[in-house]
Amino acid sequence: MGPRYHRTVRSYDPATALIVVDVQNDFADPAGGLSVSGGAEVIPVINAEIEAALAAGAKVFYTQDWHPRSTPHFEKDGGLWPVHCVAHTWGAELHPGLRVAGPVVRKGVNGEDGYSGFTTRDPETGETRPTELDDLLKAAGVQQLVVAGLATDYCVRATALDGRARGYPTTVLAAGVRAVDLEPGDGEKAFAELRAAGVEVDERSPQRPPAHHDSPRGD
Ligand code: VGL
Ligand code: ZN
Repeated sequence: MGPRYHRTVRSYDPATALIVVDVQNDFADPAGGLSVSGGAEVIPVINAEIEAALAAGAKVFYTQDWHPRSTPHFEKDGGLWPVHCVAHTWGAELHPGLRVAGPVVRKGVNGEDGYSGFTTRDPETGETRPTELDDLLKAAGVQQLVVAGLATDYCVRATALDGRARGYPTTVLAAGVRAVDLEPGDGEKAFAELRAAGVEVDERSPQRPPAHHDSPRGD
């Protein structure tokens, strides 16, 4: 059976921001350093959302995990993760298939755990610091958030929870996210936590891709 698309346009408007989380080679490409199973599948889904968002006057923002070569975020330096998204490497680049149509907010730049697009956290002291994302949203008059990207159980979860905690009505697009699933079921657990925090998890089918689409590859 082919995909089924819902007919109505999602409720984008000029006060809505679509936040595209960490659609980077290391997560989305099967050859990436922290490749997320099915990660590349979110790209056409998210590109169609970007199209729908822009058509309705909504704004699109991107986050980008951006680590130094050595950081307590990495397993080799005492942390949890294989090396990924090292600044200025192929793995840290946004996936070439992703349409980029808005500002990119980098996180983790100084060696912090940058799970949330809104805040970074020093893995040693626990100290948190805001990124520029909330200021950008406020300056753009954003009042509600739609979140998609990688990965469900880390950066999508943290970004959506943080957005909700800052008072934005927030929706996560289930078709536009994939989980790392360090433990099987982590992605589902994240959906449950998001719902419990008042985030809507939208499980509708993806947007119909635009008839004449203009992907960066020109296909
Ligand atoms: C992420 C693990 C480590 C993410 C980032 O983007 O979800 N996950 N760094
Ligand atoms: Zn990371």
